[in-house]
Amino acid sequence: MGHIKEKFKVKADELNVEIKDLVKNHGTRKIEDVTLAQVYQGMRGITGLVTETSLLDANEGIRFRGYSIPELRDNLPKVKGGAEPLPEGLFYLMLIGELPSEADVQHLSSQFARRSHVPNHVFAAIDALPVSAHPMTMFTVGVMALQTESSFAKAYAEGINKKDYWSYMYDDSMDLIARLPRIAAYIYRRKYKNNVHIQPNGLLDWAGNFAHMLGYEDEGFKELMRLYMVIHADHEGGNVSAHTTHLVGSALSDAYLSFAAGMNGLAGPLHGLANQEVIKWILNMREELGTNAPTKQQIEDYVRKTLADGKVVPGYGHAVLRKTDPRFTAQMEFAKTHLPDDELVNIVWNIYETVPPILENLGKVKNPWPNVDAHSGALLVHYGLVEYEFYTVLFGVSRALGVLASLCWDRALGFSLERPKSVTTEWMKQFIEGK
Ligand code: FAM
Repeated sequence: MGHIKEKFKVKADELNVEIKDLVKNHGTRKIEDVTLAQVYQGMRGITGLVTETSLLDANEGIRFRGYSIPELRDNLPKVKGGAEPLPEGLFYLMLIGELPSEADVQHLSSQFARRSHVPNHVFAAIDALPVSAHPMTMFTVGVMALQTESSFAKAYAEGINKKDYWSYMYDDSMDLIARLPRIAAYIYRRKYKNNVHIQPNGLLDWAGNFAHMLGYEDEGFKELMRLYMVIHADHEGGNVSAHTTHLVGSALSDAYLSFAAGMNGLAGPLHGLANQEVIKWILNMREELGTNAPTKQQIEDYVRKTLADGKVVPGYGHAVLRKTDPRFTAQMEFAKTHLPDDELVNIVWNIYETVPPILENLGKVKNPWPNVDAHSGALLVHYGLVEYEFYTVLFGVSRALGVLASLCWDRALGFSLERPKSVTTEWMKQFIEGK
């Protein structure tokens, strides 16, 4: 057993004891009351899940095991000569709860390289879809085809002790994270690069190798991928992709089944698909206005038209956050260092100055500030990755780090089948009438 797996088991055993104690001694403690409106309106604000990997503060944004994004950029190991944190380090942090050493990160990089083999039937399953299929459809089909490799599913069919679930979940999660860049790159090269594929380079880090397999050798793009894979990885447990993965996993579905379910949620336009919607919206704006550099007044008019058409402004607003997303700010800083004069990036910055007051004045939007998706597309376009329908797949590869680390915790902590109570509106009416 690798030292990271052993360390995880020790940490999980410790937390198990603490949780048993909490439930035994404080199990009847009320956390909060739930209102009728919350039940109808997306369960906003109801504390109903435990997710160890990260915690979202409405004003500060995400913290991974207590570390903010700027702190991660300072403290996580980097490639030699690089400035961006390695996603392997974030995975270690989310899994173990401590910052990794350089050696831990190198160990994970080589583990991912070693576990990255994707069997041919996965590529055949993707090839069975028309090239016109959305990349997210190809992605979940690829992950589902890979489910044949699940060590948990095999072991469960043979019969295993509950106490060992975590071990198989850990191996499946490691394998899946290792294999996702290969699947994603295959989809990209099949759909957009005449089916000409690039073999992995086992000497590169996980995100660097992903960039290489996509066909981008520019060191700036590799750095962007490292940052991108870190900032999209996790956003506590209630968002659609994390919650779905956790929910499906609670039925003891393996990592492949659970992650594919989460990815189908990420593919929705109010969640991960927003990243393609943002760039589509900006490109449409440029086309309609007939200029590559719209003025702030022109942007404002276009935003008002979007709203008048009954559409949302993509990349703005959030269910929990109430300030500018630090994931947006991290990308803005990256752009200021690497591509300050990029035309599209400057439009993104002008939109940032224009949109919040307009949304605020609507009076109903709870958060007028940009989220992670408002910036990512412009950075990718700069390096030549212009095929925006692919962007949510990048988000998905990154999200695997968070949701699979959480699944390992779910099984190691022996979490129950998730099954909240639902009621009918008739039940609500009778409840109000006091019946
Ligand atoms: N543009 C226009 N209207 C917006 C808006 C936006 N960007 N954000 C919220 N609103 C509207 C919302 O549609 C709702 O209107 P109705 O009452 O007429 O239905 C009202 O403001 C109140 O909504 P809220 O309470 O502020 O937001 P929700 O918690 O219901 O929804 C989001 C949150 C993210 C779904 C919403 O802000 C939105 O649709 N944003 C645009 C899509 C987007 O960028 N999604 C990506 C989120 C991202 F972080 C991610 O998951 N990757």
